[in-house]
Amino acid sequence: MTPTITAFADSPGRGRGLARDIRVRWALEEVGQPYGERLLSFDELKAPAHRAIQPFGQIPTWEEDGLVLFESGAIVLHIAGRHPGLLPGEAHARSRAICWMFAALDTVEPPIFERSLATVLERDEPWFAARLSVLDARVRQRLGELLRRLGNADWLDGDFSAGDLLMASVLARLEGSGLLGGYPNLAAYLLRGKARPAYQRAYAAQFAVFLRSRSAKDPAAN
Ligand code: GTB
Repeated sequence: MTPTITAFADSPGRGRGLARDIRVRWALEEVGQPYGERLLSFDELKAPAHRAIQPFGQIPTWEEDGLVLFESGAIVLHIAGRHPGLLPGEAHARSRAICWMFAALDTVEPPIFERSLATVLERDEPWFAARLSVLDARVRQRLGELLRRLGNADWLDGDFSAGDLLMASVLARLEGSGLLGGYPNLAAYLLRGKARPAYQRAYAAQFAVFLRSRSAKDPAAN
């Protein structure tokens, strides 16, 4: 059965690869698994029918053969565990790749997400500049640590894996912040991830949703 994922019907991010369904789309494209999408309005996200699937009223989710999952990382792990291409076959290497998946979501993403939230929600506060410099410092610390481990390698541990997929999707949120400029190897790492044909297809699919929603609202826009 073809899996169905959920995504924003009308993404505040304008389909530019930031909403977290991009991770699931990217993983599916990497392994060549076709999928369907169910697009949800903000009201539908918070309605009981969706909360029965995603307790926090968020996207993305996964439905396939009676299995319902939420949390983008868990969904990517599910995909990676069932198809070749995103996790190494050798047991130790596989565990290390999963370790990088958790590092992306649990260690690197929180300060980046916090910073990004502040730039949206706290921008007009009188103390915003001071707060931003604290948040920038926390992000820089993680970027420095990540860079030291990556060095000149293409990927975090051998071949491209689900760990790189999640790490690149986390770093993508820093684009436009100017912070990656201080870490050229990380900027190149992100570009390498985004240059993958599977990412390009995933991005195009998310962006297509935005274009459709825009033309539904304003047929003259396209
Ligand atoms: N830990 C969960 C996961 O990884 O699946 C987090 C899921 C999550 O944060 N989903 C967000 C959501 O549904 C969308 S991705 N938010 C609606 C809500 O909570 O009410 C976060 C996001 C939102 C918007 C943009 N953007 O506009 O660019 C980018 C990313």
